[in-house]
Order: sequence, then structure tokens, then C-alpha cells
Amino acid sequence: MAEELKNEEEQIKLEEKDVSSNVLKAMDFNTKEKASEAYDETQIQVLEGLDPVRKRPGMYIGSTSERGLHHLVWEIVDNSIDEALAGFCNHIEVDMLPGEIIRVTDNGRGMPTAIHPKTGKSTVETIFTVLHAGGKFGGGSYKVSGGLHGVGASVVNALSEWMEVKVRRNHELYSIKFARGITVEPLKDLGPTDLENGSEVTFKADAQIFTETTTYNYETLRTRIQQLAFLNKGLRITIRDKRSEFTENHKEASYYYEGGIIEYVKFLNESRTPVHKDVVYADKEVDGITVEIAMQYTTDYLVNLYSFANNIHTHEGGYHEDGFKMAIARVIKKYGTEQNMLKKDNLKQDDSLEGLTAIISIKHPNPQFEGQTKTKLGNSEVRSITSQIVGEVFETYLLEHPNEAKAIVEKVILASRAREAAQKARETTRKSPLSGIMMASKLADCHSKEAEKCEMYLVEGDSAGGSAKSGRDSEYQAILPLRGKVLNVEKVRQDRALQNNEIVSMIQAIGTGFGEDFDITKARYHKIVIMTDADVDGAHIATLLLTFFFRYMPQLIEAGYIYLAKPPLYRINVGKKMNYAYSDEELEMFKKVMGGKPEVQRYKGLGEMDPSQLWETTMDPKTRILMQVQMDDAMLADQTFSMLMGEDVGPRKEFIQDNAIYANIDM
Ligand code: TSJ
Repeated sequence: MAEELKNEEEQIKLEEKDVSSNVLKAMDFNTKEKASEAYDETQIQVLEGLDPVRKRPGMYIGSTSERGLHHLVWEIVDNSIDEALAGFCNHIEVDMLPGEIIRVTDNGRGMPTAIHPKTGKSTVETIFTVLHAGGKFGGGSYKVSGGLHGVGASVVNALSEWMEVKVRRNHELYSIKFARGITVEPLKDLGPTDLENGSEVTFKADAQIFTETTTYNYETLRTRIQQLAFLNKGLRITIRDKRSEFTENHKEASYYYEGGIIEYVKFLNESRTPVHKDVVYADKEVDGITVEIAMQYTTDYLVNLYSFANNIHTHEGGYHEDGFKMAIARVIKKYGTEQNMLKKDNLKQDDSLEGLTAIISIKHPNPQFEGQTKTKLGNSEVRSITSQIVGEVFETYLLEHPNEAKAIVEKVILASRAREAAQKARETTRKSPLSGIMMASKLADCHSKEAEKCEMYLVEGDSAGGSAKSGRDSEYQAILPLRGKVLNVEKVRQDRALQNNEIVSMIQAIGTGFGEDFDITKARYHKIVIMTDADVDGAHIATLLLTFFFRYMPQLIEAGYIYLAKPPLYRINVGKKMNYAYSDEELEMFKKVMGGKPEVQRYKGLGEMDPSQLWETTMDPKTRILMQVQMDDAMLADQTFSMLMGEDVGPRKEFIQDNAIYANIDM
């Protein structure tokens, strides 16, 4: 992430410099909040206008890159999700309209329209023009969702060239309009409507702010919308891409999961073999904190555990994850001992997690996000609450399903014995897992030893590998060709993974080691670039490579060393003029601007390009497109993988068109 957002307190301090006459001090602004939140002087909120947002947009939405652009959508959608969590809305629609305009519609109560006593303006106008006002109006709202920073509707308004809001409430239709955060048409009553109540927000991101791009990625929006539907059972979320002037190019997906995270686990396990049929599930509220978990063991050898707090993926973990893991290990040990299945076995917590796919989703009225990327849940009370709920439900399941319980405990015992055997083998030979293995690597290394400047390309196939070797800048670019399908490291234990040529070549070339021995200072390259064909097989290989890095060297992803290359999809020739297009939109654009009779060549694979073309389009630092892989992509890669393996043909078809593996990744 480009800029870390400061916590709210710091933000306000910083912004006080900018505060001018539009400051609105509102001591008793939040008196209608939940009784549990006592307000005193230290919590006085300084409410102010939107100038600071336009001055320092990164402070509010993380960055003004493609990621920041998409963040605008989530800030708006979050408000509708809150309405759904409050029990008043069951359908949210996200429409992508021509001109990169976004419209979010819900069937909730409709935002309050009455004059707000503190501002003298309609509540809707106040929500969109006063900083930090979102969600604090209307009273008694139980705000648990929220984008990474939950900064609200006014920030999106400030960063939009224009915005129009419609409210349907009490059978009346209201409308209000803004431009760059300034009200251009106050709330007006447009008369009676027969439609159901609801809120609708339409906006166009301001190109003055989003200077890199104002183009949304359908796959980025679709994957997160599907995830939000999984995380909020009973809520339907629809996305439509209606940007193209040709209706046959429109896309749409609608998600509704009655079983919520139970269906999420089933979905993630579509590409895996379950050890037991049912997904174990708990959904309980204690002290205003809702804990929902779903889990199912598979024959895999790694754990697939994803935790969320208020719909935010907490990939750094936190107390909800700790409590869950403690409970699983405790229950397995207790049950296994009581059933005389465990003998001298010395189980470690990790043994009882092997092959487990689990979703932990908690909803907390006052979540504390900590850690480097603010994705670690820091509310300590959550640990014992989660542990207790998970413990009870899992123990009951084992007691009521003796056959399944036996299969699970046996798997855990195997995991523990495999771990001990590997440990012993290592101790007797005093060797690290890799020592002694020396592969004849196909690495064509670069000459430079300055790691910060060095890059390694992982290239699918020998023929593309050959072109890359001839086309590269051999001073700084190393090429490692990968043959055939890359091993799925989720399907094998470590010892087997280390018998695989491709895996060992990569580990040796990178130089950092892995697991406990990992040392980032030994990295021989600061850019590791995955270069695969822009088709389903290529995406699959990229997914498997991401899985490898995620599982064996997640620190490389965290450090921002892992990239995806983006090869062109088309070459367009008009006479002697030539251009490469990296998307269908670009192809259409070139066809228009180049005039004449365009000759279009579609690239089916990297192998179709000669060395100089490969260099020019995909490897030359001056012209190539590289996408930096973020931590969340590893999980979405798994979701994508499940989609590819799944039975639903519709999304797979779209994936082929869109190359979803590239979604969600900062350029
Ligand atoms: F935040 C926002 F303005 F951007 C936005 C809010 C955007 C969208 C698409 C929807 C919403 C929104 C807000 N949907 N539903 C609501 N509900 C309320 O604001 C609301 C309505 C009634 C009452 C009440 O007490 O009667 C309270 C609230 C918070």
C-alpha cells in the first residue's frame, strides 16, 4: 500500500492545520449512539468540510492508484451493507455505466431526509458534505462494516467530479447533486413514487485526483462482491458491467448465499477432497460480538484459514484467529485422548490444522485494527469468546459424528508423525531441508550482483523461456524457464515439494531460503516476475506460483518483490504503424485512432512473439506493464482457482475473457 493511513486521532491533529472557518465542533453529536459507547471530552469529534480530502486524498483512501479508485466503490457499498446488517435491506446493486460511472443502489430504508439540527441542512446533504459524518446520523445504527478505514460517503463525494444521490422514502423520491464535494443542487422532493424504499448513489471519480487511471476492473469488483455475499448470508449483491456501447459485451453476476460462509468453505473446497461431508458451523453472539465460523478438513497438507473482522480480511490474523486455533487443537487433543486414539503422540497446534479450510468472520462494534497493514484484529476479549464458541461446536460435532471424528483425528496424527519424522531426519543429518539437493537448474542468471536492481523472470514454457533469454537485458534480468504445470504445493507435504525440480530451482535462485530459515536480506533479486500466457492455462500456472510464494515465502509478497508481467493481447497494424493492445478496450481505442484498415493479430501465447517483440512488450522496463502482487491476491487467487475448478461455467467463460488473475492487483 502506498501510504499508511494514520488512525483517526492523528488524522484530526494533522488536519487541524487545514481547518478554517468551516469547522463544526459537535460535542454531543453522537449522543444517539449505542449506550455502551460513552463519550467524554477526549472523544470530541472535529467535523469539518472536505478541502483536506482533496488536498491529501491518500490519507483517506490509501492511494490514488487503481486500488484507491476501487476503494471509492467499497466506501459506498459499505453503507448499504450496514443497512443490511441492521436488518433493513436485502439487495444491493452495483452498476458500472458508460464513462466509468458507478451506481450503487440498495432497498433499505432510504437515507434520512429531514433537516439535521446541527447543520441546518438535510441529513443526506450533511452525510455527503461533512467529514466523518457518515454512519453517525439517523441514530442507533449498528455500524460494523466499513472499508479499511471507514471514512465514508463524504470522502467519495469530495473525490468525485460529480455525484447524484436519490432517496426513496415514505413513497417520495428525493434527489441531491454535488460536484467535487460541493452541493450544486440541494435536496429536492421529486414527488411520489411507487417503488420500494431505498438509497441510490451515482458518481464519477475525479480524473484530477485519480491521475493514473479512472478505469474500473470488473473482475476486481466481482470477486470482492462475491466475497461480501459469502460473508453476509441472505444478502443479494448484483454487479453489472454496462460500460460498453454494445449490449452483447455487458456482463452481470448476482450472488446470494443462504448458507453464507458455509457456502464459502464449500466453494473453496471445490478443488479439494473433503475428509468429512458436512461443513462444521457456528454462529453466536456474545457481549455484542458476533462470531461466525465454518470449517471442513480436506486431504491437503496446508491450512486454508481466512479470517475477517467486519468483512475486512484480517490477513495478519489477530485474537479471533488465535482463539479459533487454540480451540481446534484443544478439542482434538481432548477427544483423541478420551477415545484412546492418541498414544504417545505429541500434537502441535499446526498438526490439528493440516488440511483444514476455515472461515472465521466476526462482527465487532468497535474493532481495533493493528499491525503493519492494519489487518490484525487487536481486541483481546475476542480470543476467549471465539475459543469458547468454536470449542463447544467442534466438540459437539466430533461426539455426534464418530466416523468423521475418527478420520479427522487420524489425519492429525499422521500430520504430527510426518512432522516429527522430518524433524528427526534433519537433526541426524544436521542439514537444512535444501542442503544436499543440487539441481541442474535452467536458470540463465544476470551478471549484476546488485540485488536491488536485479530481476528474475519465471517464464512458462521452454520456447518462451528461449525468447526471453535472447531478448532480455542480461545485466539485470535473469530467466528461469518452468516446464509444464507447476506443482500445487497445497497438495503435497514439504518433503515431496522439495523433490520437485521447478520448486527447488526457484528456491535456489531466489536465495532467501524458506519457512523458518527465510532471510530476506539474502534475496538475489528484488523483482521476481511471473510471466505466463494471457490465457486460462497461463492464469492457472500464475495461480500455482502465487500459491507457492504465499505458502513458502509470504515475506516476499509482503515486501512487494513479487510481480505479474502483463503480455499484450493484440498487435494492431495499419500500414507501417504498429501498436500493442493489452486489453479489449485498448484494441477498440487503437482501431479508432489509427484509422485505415487495421490488421489485428491476437497473441495466443508468449511463444508467438520473437525475442525483440517479447522484450518490447513485456520485459523492457520503459514500456512493460508489471503488476505488484499484494497479500490479498493470494487469497483471491484461491477463490479464482476454485472458480476455475468449479462446475459453474458462466464465470469461467468471463474469466477467459478477462484474465481474472490480474484483477485486484496494483499496477
Ligand atoms: F453513505 C452513503 F451515503 F454513501 C450511502 C448510504 C450510500 C448508499 C448506496 C446507501 C446508503 C444507505 C444508508 N442505505 N441505507 C441507509 N440507511 C440510512 O442511512 C438510515 C435510514 C433510516 C434510518 C432511520 O433511523 O430511520 C437510519 C439510517 C442510518
